[in-house]
Amino acid sequence: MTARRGKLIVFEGLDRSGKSTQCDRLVAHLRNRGQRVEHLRFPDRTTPIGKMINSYLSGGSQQEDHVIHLLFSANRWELASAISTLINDGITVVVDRYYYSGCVYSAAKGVVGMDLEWCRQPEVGLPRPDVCLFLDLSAEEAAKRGGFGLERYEKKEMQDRVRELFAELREHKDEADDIVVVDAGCSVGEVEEIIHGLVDEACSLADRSGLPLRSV
Ligand code: 2DT
Ligand code: MG
Repeated sequence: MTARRGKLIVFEGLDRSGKSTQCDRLVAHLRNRGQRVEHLRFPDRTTPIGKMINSYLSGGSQQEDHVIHLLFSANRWELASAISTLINDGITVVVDRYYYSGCVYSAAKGVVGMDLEWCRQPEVGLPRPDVCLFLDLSAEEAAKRGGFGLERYEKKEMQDRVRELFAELREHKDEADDIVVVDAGCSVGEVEEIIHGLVDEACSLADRSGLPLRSV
């Protein structure tokens, strides 16, 4: 019997939806079960491209909208082959934000010609997740969790548009099968339980199919 490949598990959602907390908890849970797990997040602000993105997000520099979009994508491509290698080596990769954020945040700006389909093109060919857990939270619930931060995009109009576009992306013919909506309005523990169930399901499906890691 050949060894099982690792799985690619992605968390998406608006700011304050609990992505980082749930990522941490899932990583700890899988490691407790003896699995080898790597925890990544995008943007990865540590690489040279990531530093440019960080400067843009924190207001330290300007970038043309197409350019910053392609930098976010390039920041994923920098790690694409490393992700594939980990997975082929049997290591599961848990990612906080991925190209779904890449598509919706750029498309939310309303720049002529930069619709979801345009924004998705540079992502085609990246490692495709076994499951994308979308943590869904109403605007009211999000507001109760504290105000917006100071980074670019952390404004109500932008967040509202991002939420609409996430809903649109979930209907996309190539995404509908991968994205699972999780009600993030429950307690942290309840959301965690739901996630464990969904991840178990996605992992056994991948194991039963025996298919290698796919591409976007
Ligand atoms: P964090 O708050 O999670 O660090 O995200 N973003 C993210 C994009 O516009 N494009 C992308 O490809 C990614 C991954 C979402 C920082 C902000 O960057 C946005 C919020
Ligand atoms: Mg943020």
